[in-house]
Amino acid sequence: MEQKWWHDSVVYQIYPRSFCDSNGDGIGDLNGIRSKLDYLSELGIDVIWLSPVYQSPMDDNGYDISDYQAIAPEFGTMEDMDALLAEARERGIRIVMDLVVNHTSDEHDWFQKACESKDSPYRDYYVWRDAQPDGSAPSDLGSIFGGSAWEWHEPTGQYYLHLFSKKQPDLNWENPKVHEEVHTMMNWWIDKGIGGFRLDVIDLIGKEIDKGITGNGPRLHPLLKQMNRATFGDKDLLTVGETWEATPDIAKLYSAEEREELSMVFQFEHITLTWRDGDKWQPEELDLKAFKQVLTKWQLELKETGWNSLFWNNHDLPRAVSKYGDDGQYRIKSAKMLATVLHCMKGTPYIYQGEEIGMTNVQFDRLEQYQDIESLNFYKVKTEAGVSHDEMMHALAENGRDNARTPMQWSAAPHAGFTTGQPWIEVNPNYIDVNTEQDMASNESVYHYYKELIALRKQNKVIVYGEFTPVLEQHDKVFAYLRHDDSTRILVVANFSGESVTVDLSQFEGFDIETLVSNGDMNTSKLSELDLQPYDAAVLKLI
Ligand code: TEU
Ligand code: CA
Repeated sequence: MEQKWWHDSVVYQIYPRSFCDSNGDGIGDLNGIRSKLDYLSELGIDVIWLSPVYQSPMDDNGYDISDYQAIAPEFGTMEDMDALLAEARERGIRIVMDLVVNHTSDEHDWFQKACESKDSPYRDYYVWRDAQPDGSAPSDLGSIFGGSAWEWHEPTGQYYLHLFSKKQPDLNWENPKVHEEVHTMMNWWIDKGIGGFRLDVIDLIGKEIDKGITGNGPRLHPLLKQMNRATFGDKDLLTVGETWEATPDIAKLYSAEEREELSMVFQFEHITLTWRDGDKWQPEELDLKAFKQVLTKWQLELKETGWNSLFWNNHDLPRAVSKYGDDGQYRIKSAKMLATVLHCMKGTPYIYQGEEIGMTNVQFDRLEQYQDIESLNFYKVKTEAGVSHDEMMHALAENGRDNARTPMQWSAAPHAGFTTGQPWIEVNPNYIDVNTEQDMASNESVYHYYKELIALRKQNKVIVYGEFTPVLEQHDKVFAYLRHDDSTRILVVANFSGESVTVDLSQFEGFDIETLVSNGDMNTSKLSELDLQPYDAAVLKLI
């Protein structure tokens, strides 16, 4: 496999609205991010994935873009963006932009013009269909944000398609003019010196709506190859596609080198394991064995072809330590355990803002505290369908996207040092104890542990390119695996439970053990009876 710079890079995702507010309006912004570049450089990350900062009515907090080549005033100016790119580059940090081209905002000039008449030259930039004879929607296709995926446009007497909110009309990727417009815009950003793209719901651009196909349509890969060749293909950029339905075989189609499509994709199979019947609003407990099987499958299937992304959370997902660890008594220890398991696997690790200090889910007890369009839409849809208020509030607390969007907790100062104004969304009250200032002052903090793990990847090629072999596969509390190449063997052991467990690793007796990283004081003198305390994790070099 040809070595790429992003093979040993660690990516840090910033949700700009919630990261750092520099001008006291309660909304995070580009200059706030600039003020934290030293913090990020100190952490040791190589890339920032910047969630959208483009002009937007903020119906979906920027994932509804009204001008791809302008910065939303609440986030700053294009000069601020250029300064961020330059100052990040000075620190060896690349900026990967979020590319949201399955849809635009309904306030985008293209859509405004498309709505002027059925003969508008922009009409076919979007997906329009006539009503059924009885006036109803063209199909019973649902929006991912609840309700119908079709919105009636009275002035021109047709429905338009929106797989997300009705203010996010889908672009028509069967129209070559759309390809051209998007490629031109992408090259404009590439010429500004960005480090790559995260491609929002990119598996949807091959949709064939009249055949009921949304994800993974037959035209998807040809469209991506065409995009690759027209834009980033001959540049050394990181491209990561968000592909909710990807299987390992599909992931190889996206990320095998010879495919000339993307560097890697985000797959979500480990995420949806805790969604009963695929419904995120029916959260269920983690089944660790299934979780291990999925992660192991992805490690083994992409061993020779393609490349894994590695993540526990992002701006759409609950906080890792609340979801997969213990955000109470063992918050610090379980956050470190989760980081150990993720950062020693093969692939590019992604850290979501606040994960590096063990930020937790928030416990909103009033619906009004929630801001996310998806959560508010589904509260309405589900309660109208008979789900109780309490059950839906529990589901929001477990899996709502606002869990990831409460302001970054910088200090114990008012509003966690995020803003001197009123934050757009409430700060998690635990900011008094959970904040970067406190973590940076303690060598035992989650922050310092992440720093160690990020550095470990740089120091050990076996973590970047070594083989992955599962260990204790049948264990229902312990996740263990080997990373090895012809010169080095590294054993990762993690107790995913709040109980003490003893495991038999006698197969590794005879090696000397060097503990490279550990979140506790694991005694490795007797591997045949290795005692693991709650959430114990360690990276052991076998010599
Ligand atoms: O998310 C795709 C998406 O479908 C998620 O919203 C997911 O379905 C849901 O949140 C379950 O967790 C991308 C962006 O990451 C998201 O923020 C946008 O809202 C969405 O696309 C539309 O652009
Ligand atoms: Ca601001």
